[in-house]
Amino acid sequence: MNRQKLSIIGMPMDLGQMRRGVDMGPSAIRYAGVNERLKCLFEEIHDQGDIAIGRPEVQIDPTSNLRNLDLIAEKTEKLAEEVDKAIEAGSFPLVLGGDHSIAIGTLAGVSKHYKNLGVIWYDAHGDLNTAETSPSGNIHGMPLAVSIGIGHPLLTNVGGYAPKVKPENIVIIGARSLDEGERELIKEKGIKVYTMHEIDRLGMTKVMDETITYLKERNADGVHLSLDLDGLDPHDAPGVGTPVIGGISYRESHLAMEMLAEAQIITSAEFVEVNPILDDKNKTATVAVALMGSLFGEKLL
Ligand code: Z70
Ligand code: MN
Ligand code: MN
Ligand code: MN
Repeated sequence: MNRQKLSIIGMPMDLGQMRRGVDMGPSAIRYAGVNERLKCLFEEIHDQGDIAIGRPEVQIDPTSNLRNLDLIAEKTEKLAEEVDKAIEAGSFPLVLGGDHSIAIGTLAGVSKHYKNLGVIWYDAHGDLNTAETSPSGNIHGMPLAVSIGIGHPLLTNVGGYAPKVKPENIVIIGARSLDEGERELIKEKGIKVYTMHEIDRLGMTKVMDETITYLKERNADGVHLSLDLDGLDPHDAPGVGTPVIGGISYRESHLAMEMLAEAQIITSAEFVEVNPILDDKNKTATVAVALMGSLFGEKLL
C-alpha cells in the first residue's frame, strides 16, 4: 500500500438514484475534516476537487429501465480518467461519492492497473441488478454487476474494456437487502457474501480475517474497498438514501478498517451514498472520515 501520496477525488453525482442531496456528499465529507484527519498519515495529500457534473436534466427513457444511462456513462468515464491519472502519479486514489453508481468509474480507472484485482463491497445491498432484474431502474443498484461485465454495454465498457473484476475476487460484507435476481447472480457466479447473519454469527474479527485470507489466496495484486455508508446501521449512519435496519455498527466498522490497515491490502477506496440532507448534523460524513482514519492506519495509542 502506497502511504506516500493520497489523491482525494470528489464525485458529486446523484444520477444513479432518485433522492437529491447525495451530490453534496463530497462537500459534507470535506466539511467533516477529511484533509485534516488524514494529513498526518500521508507524506502528501492532493485534494483534486470535484469532477464536474453540472445540473443535467434527468433522463427518462421508459423503454430501458436505466435512469440517466447516457449521463452516468459519460460522467463515470471522466472519473475513470482521474482515478487512472492518480494511480499513474503514484497516488492512492480516494473517491468521495456521490451515489454508488460512481463505482463504475472508479473501478474502470483502478482495474486496468491490476491483473487480478480484488474488491470488498461493504454495503447493505448487493448492487448486482441489471436493467432486467432491477425493481427501481436506479443504476446505483447495478455497479457491481457492471464491474463483472453484466449490464448495458454503455456501462460495462466505461474505460474501454470489460470486465473489471472477476466474480470470485469479490467479497460483499453487510448484505441484508438483496433482490431475487441478485441472489441468483451471487449463486451463479460464486460471489462470496457475508450477510448480517454471518457477521452476527462469526463476529467481525472472523469475517475480516476470512476476507483477507480469501483475497490473498486468490492472489489479488490489489484490493479496492467500495464502502457504501448504508452498510452501517442507520443509527450510526442516518444520512443515506436507502437505510436498512439491522446493519453493521460503527465499532465493528472501525475494527474492519483497522484490520484492513494492518493487512496492508487496500490499494484504492471510495466512500459513497453520504447524503447530508437526510443526515443528523453531518454525522454520516463524520463517521466516514473516522473510518478513513482507521483504514489509513490511525492508531489510538
Ligand atoms: C435496490 C435497487 C441500492 C444502494 C440502494 C437498492 C439498491 N436493490 N444501492 N442503495 N447503494 O434498486 O436495485
Ligand atoms: Mn494508466
Ligand atoms: Mn451500494
Ligand atoms: Mn447500499
